[in-house]
Amino acid sequence: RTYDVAVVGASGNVGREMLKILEERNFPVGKVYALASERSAGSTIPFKGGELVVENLENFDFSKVEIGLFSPGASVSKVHAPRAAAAGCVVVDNTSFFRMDPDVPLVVPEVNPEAIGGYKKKGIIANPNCSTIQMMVALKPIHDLGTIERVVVSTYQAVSGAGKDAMDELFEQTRAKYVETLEVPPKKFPKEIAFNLIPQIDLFLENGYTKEEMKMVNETKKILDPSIAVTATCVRVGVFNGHSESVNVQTKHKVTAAQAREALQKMDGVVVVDDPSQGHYITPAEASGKDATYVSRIREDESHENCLNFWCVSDNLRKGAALNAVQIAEVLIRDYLK
Ligand code: 11C
Repeated sequence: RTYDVAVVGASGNVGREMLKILEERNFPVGKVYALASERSAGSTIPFKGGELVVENLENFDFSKVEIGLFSPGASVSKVHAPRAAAAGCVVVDNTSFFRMDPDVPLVVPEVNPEAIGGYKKKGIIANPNCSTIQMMVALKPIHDLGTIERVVVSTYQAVSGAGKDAMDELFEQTRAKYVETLEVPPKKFPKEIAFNLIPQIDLFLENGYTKEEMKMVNETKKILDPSIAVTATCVRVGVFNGHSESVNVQTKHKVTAAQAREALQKMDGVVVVDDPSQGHYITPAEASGKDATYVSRIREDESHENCLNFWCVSDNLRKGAALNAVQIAEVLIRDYLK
């Protein structure tokens, strides 16, 4: 049995990765439609040895497909995801728009696959934010062991999370430093990103936190456990791809570093690379292009009896977005759209 699929936002960073992952994982696709705004319509994207011609999302008839993988931006999903769902297409939406809707499941398949069945209410499943997804797979086994009470996380997020133009901005600003060329002023980012970092991702809210920081707080509660307290500081760094996080976890019952390491080694989707004596830990350049969430530097927090520290890195376009969405679709066809 095959499934006809629409990829919405197909010309963006995540859309292209979605098509690549459908192909790599041999997802049983029938007809695949690449959809985007009118501006990109007519361009082509390589797929399975051939090419898909990008079609205009605006007037696409979603009754032609069973699954829609959406990553077009929140304001576009707001309009077109319900339109697709009303036509009978199950939407896996990578934007922030529906994530906190109580009638829309928010899913990381290794963590809360049972939530997927909730798609029946609105025909939409939300894919969490990239920085949340990688933290969820790393936190789940620790929560199972010792019941997490509080998480303090600081992120080091790559520019690819802000789109292709943001990657170009890092490239052009870097080039301008080496080649005799005019300065490239910040456009996508509030300040220069080359050889720099910026403690602001997305807009500031009234409480002094950014939207990105509050996504980590609220999405963790919805996916893992509403009683977990989270505080986050999200930082953009001059790295092309791969988000990193320094995570401090407080548990109700003590979990030793050895216990956490063993549980993380058994966790689906996690690879532990953690041998400081050999210099073994993971960096974003090494995680980029890979599917795993890597956990390194697992250690007991010497300042607090029930706390652990670890370092966690993942490809934000893959597990943080496109791969997680395709994995949701895989559970969907295995358990629901048979
Ligand atoms: C970033 N996390 O790295 C953002 C990108 O809510 O899906 C994804 C924003 C979102 O800039």
